[in-house]
Amino acid sequence: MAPNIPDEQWAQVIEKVGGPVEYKKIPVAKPGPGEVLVNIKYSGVCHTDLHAVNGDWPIPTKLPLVGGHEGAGIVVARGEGVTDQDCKIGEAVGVKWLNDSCLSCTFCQQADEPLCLTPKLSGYTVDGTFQQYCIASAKHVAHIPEGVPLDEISPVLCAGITVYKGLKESGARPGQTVAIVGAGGGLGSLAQQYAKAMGLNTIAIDSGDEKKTMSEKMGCDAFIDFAKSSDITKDVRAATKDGLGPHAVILVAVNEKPFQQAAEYVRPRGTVIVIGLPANAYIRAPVFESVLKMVRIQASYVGNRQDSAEAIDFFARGLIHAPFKTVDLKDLPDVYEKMHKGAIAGRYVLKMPDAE
Ligand code: 8ID
Ligand code: ZN
Repeated sequence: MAPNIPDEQWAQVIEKVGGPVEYKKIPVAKPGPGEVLVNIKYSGVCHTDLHAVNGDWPIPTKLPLVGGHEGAGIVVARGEGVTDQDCKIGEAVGVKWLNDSCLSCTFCQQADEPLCLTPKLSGYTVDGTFQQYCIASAKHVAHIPEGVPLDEISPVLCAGITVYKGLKESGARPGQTVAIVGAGGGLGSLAQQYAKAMGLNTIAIDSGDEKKTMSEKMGCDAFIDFAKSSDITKDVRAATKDGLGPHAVILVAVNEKPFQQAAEYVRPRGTVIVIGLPANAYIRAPVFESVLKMVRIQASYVGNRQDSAEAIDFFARGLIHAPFKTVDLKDLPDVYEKMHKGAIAGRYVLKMPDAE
């Protein structure tokens, strides 16, 4: 039996840069060629969504805008040309930041879909997952295996994929040490879990007792409170067994300062992976020390379809359990307020009105 799709649905919408976010009813869209309509059940809230509301970045968003790009739900309708191989009706899928890419430009051809020259970005250039029914490209939705809980998997769909990709790009190998800067937030808590699952030692850097306790529960080897440390470089190096510093640093903080410190404490031949996107920020590194240490500084941006499938597979194998709290879709403004204050340990997940 075909699913019963309403004409109207609940959504969180911003009309202009800076908000406010308005909880209201809007029409349900129809999937076009190559697209599916996904009945979103849960959606994580990423700091990217708050950057979008605040107009923090140099690319404008669409307006009015439905944010969100960590949506887990069920395919309820398919547009023209979508085959069973792409997506079946009733299948559980994830709507990611990369809602669509052309699949034919030079970057897409090399499986660098996030670098596509004409991407569609969920919750930024197209409406995202803070609504009950979301449109996504059938070729880009992530496939969620049966039995995987849709609430807990949702943060994996951006935060998990992104940090898993970043860890891979860092080249850190099992037994080595990675420092995670912003370890108590959404990306950071997932980075701690993926790093552990990949056999890495972790140094968690963030602030406050809640994030410290959470990190310790996730098995971090050391926690450094950036607000209490008088010398981050010294403390990070001291947290490694031989005192030489971590093999990789994963930067997921929403503050420029650590982007100007990491090259100083990373180990010789180590890699700094830049992921966080604080507004108007610059990466800075001392040339002399960076050269003599042969430091590598590299940015990393979400992940391709294969990275997404691998990140979900780690979860499905029971290796990833990052803390999350669930609230209703209507409570998004409270989540943004806490996020703005840096007061979220882990991730918030929004529950849609029709989720069981
Ligand atoms: O593909 C990408 N590159 C990508 C993908 C997804 C998200 C990038 N992002 C970006 C987001 O846009 C955002 O800028 O990653 C950043 C982190 O997103 P998030 O994890 O969703 O944010 P959060 O949950 O607010 O966590 C940020 C943490 O950083 C800590 C805060 O305490 C918080 O726990 N932090 C700050 I602010 N300053 C810090 C510092 N100096 C710090 N931690 C350590 N040292
Ligand atoms: Zn995100």
